Amino acid sequence: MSGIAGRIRLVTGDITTLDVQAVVTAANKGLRGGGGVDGAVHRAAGPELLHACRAVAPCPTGQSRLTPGLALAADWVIHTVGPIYRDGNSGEAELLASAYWTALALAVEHSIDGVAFPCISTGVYGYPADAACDIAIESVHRWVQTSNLPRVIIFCCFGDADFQRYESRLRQVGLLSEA
Ligand code: AR6
Repeated sequence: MSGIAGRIRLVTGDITTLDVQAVVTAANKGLRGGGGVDGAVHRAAGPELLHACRAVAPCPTGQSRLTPGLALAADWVIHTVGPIYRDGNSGEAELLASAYWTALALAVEHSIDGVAFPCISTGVYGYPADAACDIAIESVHRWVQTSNLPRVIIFCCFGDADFQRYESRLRQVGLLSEA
């Protein structure tokens, strides 16, 4: 499926299998690897990714760092640190928006044409899925209105519940139509 000007896309599955120039991983501040999508990205990229991470760590919450993709099909990994959800009144929304925004800014800085995002902060970090989905879509929507790059931005959902949540929200805001 594609959205306005074909720039916003929605897929379901393992982000490490996507043929896209950069994949975003939901990292921790130390860029030490971990579970969830970060574990999958580190496994697929290989142990050298941890060495590459050491060179650019730490990464404060809401910020992003770039490393090569190594054994991944993707050329690059953008390591983005989303907020740990506490009570919703601790700046989480701004930090989550910043996580998306700084990842996109890094992509532009390195002339990266296509980027795939997982649902940052919604696993171990406990961000409520509906609220996180709204912030993800709003951030990307604002971005495509002001920048021509990346040309393609993919939301990669891991499972049907997130896919349906994104599909319905993207349709509501007019960002998704049948390809
Ligand atoms: N492809 C795409 N999405 C995935 C994959 C995958 N292979 N695996 C999981 N997800 P999480 P967080 C989804 O916990 O909440 C790590 O230990 C998952 O279903 O990976 O930001 C880091 O090192 C969920 O929707 O990230 C940090 O310490 C989403 O990815 C911490 O977890 C995010 O879940 C970050 O926690």
